[in-house]
Amino acid sequence: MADEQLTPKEIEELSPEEIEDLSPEIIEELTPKELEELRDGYNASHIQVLEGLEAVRKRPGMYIGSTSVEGLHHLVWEIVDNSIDEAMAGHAKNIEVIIEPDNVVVVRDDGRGIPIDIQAKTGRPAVETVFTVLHAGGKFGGGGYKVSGGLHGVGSSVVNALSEYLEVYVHLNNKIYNQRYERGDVMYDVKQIGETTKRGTEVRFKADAEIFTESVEYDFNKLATRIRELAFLNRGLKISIEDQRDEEPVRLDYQYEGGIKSYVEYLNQSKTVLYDEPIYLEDEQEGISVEVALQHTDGYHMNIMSFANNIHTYEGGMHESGFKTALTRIINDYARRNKFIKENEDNVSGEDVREGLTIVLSIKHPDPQFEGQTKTKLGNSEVRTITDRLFSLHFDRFLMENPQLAKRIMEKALLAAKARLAAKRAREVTRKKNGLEISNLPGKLADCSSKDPKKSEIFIVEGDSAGGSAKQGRSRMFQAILPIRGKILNVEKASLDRILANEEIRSLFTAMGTGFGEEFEVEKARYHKLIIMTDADVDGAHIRTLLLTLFYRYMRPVVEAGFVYIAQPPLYQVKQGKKEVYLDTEKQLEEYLKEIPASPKPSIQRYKGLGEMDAEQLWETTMNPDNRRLLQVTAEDAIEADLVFDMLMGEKVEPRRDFIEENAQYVQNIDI
Ligand code: TSJ
Repeated sequence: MADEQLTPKEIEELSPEEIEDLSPEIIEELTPKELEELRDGYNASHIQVLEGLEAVRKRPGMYIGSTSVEGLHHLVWEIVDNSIDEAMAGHAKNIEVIIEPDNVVVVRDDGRGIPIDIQAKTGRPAVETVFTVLHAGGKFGGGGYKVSGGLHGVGSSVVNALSEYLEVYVHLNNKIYNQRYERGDVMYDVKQIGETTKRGTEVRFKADAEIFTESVEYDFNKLATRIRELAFLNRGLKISIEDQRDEEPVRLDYQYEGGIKSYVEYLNQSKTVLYDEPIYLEDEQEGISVEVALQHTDGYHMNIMSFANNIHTYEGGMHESGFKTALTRIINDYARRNKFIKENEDNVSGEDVREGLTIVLSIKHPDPQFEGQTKTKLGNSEVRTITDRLFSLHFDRFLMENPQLAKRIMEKALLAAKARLAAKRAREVTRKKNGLEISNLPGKLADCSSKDPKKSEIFIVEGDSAGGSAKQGRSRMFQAILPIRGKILNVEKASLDRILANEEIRSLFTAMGTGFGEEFEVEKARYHKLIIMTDADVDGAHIRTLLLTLFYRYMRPVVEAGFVYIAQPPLYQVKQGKKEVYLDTEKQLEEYLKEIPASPKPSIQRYKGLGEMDAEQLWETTMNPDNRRLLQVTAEDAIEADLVFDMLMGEKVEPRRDFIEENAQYVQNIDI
């Protein structure tokens, strides 16, 4: 081995004798500190520990994607995932997440407690290894499903390395054990600090502002949305989130005995459903668990949400394709057997059988493989067959046992097929193109001069006057402006024909250059940033919701590629002498006014709309890449918008009233 390069991992695995035999070349590779530690008889794995966490602090993006707010929230999921694993293994029933004042996060579970016994290999307590060795997660214990190791799963040591401090408390053997770390460094050995009658693990950490330079503020709604999703996905699990940052703490408790069946009911709450209870199946084969819940609505869209080990598989994958194949086949077989489809008639298509269907599909796999652009596509091929088989068995039996319901499901699919064929015939007769080619760029679009989509941005601006300021204020080189007028069409309730006839929507699709419907191609996007710029009021929020719904329904790949953003115009401007400061919330305003001297008397302007800002102000506060704060829209945000949308616009009054009452502080001036 004398002339070979050794990886850190290989050095870690060397025995003391082998360390003695290390060649001069390898010794040369080591830093003086490491060499000293080796000579002092340090375990070689210790070097790995030091190198590992330093590497994380040097290149945080490699481990958590980015150091933006997205990365910041990732820290929470890294920790929560461990408690979820413990719950999936059947050992934890309760998980609490708390955001303390100062954005310190606490995650607590009532599982077995991270083991504290000394590991033979490292000579250190297991819990210390969990927090100080890269990729230590899930190495002991074994068996069962794990979230960690999937999309997240870079482990608790990464969170530790990127935290100003982190404390762990383990309740185990009637004792409380504790250890503290600062920026990844061990502050003291694991010690007993008290006695307890409980079991479980608690982690407290504060994200390091040296790493997360953008912000260390958590977004409560973002955390709560995912926590609610985790509650749906893990039937019976109690999981709560509490925000203690304001004087009045806010706490939300989630527990769903119906699991993903409750999720489907939640998604359909404002829709008209064809039958009361979602169809539900849970089964297992070859160590892979499959759970499906579905329910028909009177709508035209399919809404499928699939998950693998609690990770939302936005790009689908083997579980989704197995499910879809099975659904289409079983419905066609049943329809033929029962003469809903005659011998000389064609089968109904996959699109037909999925019309108006809300589906949540969740599989759990001991070793999930994630593929695709955003690593959210399940690649394990055996899952396709297993999902197909288990769903077929169950769904076939369900149809036979519920002939009335089966009849309604068949009729819905047949009607969809009929409508599809009629539309196709109409298209063949007229052979019209849809006229969305970029050669017809809309007149009110002020395009940018750059033709490189990666560098180009398009602002969708509410109102002609704001559109005018934006056109004047923009950087013409890479910023295009498309003003839209008033409320855009409600795409949930409109037929395709009407959507395609709507001028605002047409100009949006033409400007984007992606085409529409079956011809949609995200690769053709002319801008890689599509920025929604609306007023910071209720109407603005409404228009934003309408646009997000449109994008979610008809430009989903653009959302999934991360191209959609929300601009954040400030609410206040404070002028004092020559100094101008822009602020986003009332709280920030109060705090700022406390900070500054009383004279000269500051003048405060509250912006009611974008239209009140002149071109230069708009550029400085909202459009200039150096100052602006864009919110990137995730598919989850878009799904949420879709739901909010249903609630505000749907036919049912009850959920709308409940929603508005629950969200009174955000939603005002809306007629119920
Ligand atoms: F990863 C972590 F340290 F950040 C963390 C782990 C954070 C939190 C909030 C909880 C946990 C955690 C770990 N909760 N429960 C566990 N369980 C174990 O580590 C454990 C305990 C016993 C056994 C066993 O085989 O006896 C195995 C495991 C994995």
